[in-house]
Amino acid sequence: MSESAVKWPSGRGRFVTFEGGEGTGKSTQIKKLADRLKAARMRILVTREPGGSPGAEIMRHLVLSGMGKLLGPEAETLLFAAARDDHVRTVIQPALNQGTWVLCDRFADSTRAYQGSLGQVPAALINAMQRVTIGDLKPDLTIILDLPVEIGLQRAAARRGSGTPDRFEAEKLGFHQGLREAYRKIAADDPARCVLIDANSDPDTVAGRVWTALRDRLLPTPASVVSI
Ligand code: Z5A
Repeated sequence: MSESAVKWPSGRGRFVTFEGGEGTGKSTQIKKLADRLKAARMRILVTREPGGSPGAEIMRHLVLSGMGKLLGPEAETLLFAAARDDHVRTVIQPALNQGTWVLCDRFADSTRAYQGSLGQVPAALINAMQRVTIGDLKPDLTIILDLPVEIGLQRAAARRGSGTPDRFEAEKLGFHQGLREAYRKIAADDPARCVLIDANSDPDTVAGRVWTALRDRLLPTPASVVSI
């Protein structure tokens, strides 16, 4: 089904999040999907976490500099939560209410994977913060890009060049392997929301897989398709 044969859903926008470990290609794939949706005259907002609003971008600087790590896992998790609270209230929710589709590079699953599974912050604390920061807001679709960690880290290193690895890139290989497993578990535990996508192909092939997932999950069935 091409974009020209799609009857786009109206009303509230759809919320699509991209998740995965380092260098899995989230930013690359969000851009490709946004370009495709914009070409179909959809209203699209691309945003990211941590960050995405002026207040949350300040928090982003704090956590990626490694400052949050010095405060300990719980306090670092609070920083991510504070950033998300601002981002949801001032950017994501208003856009969805106006019918804009929001494509977000990382969201609450990143907290579950990085701080929960890897940082060993108790699920009860993460759930409590999630109730405060996002309430009932749940992504309509979460694309989880899956890639052998060595390849993801090579891609991230090549992109960085001679720059310094950030707080998470600097973690050891075992951390990144654990991260991949955590994301695979998130996908397996919530198949109605999540699609695990093999990201170990060229960007256009991966983009085709992403498009198929979005079409199958969020666009009307062929029976209701009309040409536009
Ligand atoms: N974090 C957290 O701990 N808790 C939270 O709640 C949240 C976040 C929300 C944000 O980092 C960090 O915050 C993140 C988790 C933590 N950890 N780290 N690091 P960030 O925003 O700076 O970076 P990232 O989200 O981790 O992005 P990334 O992994 O560095 O990159 P990516 O977006 O997945 O990949 P990319 O930029 O699209 O591609 C990377 C390179 O590979 C680039 O040169 C591409 O041209 C290339 N590429 C992309 N796709 C391909 C394919 N298919 N083949 C070959 N090469 C490719």
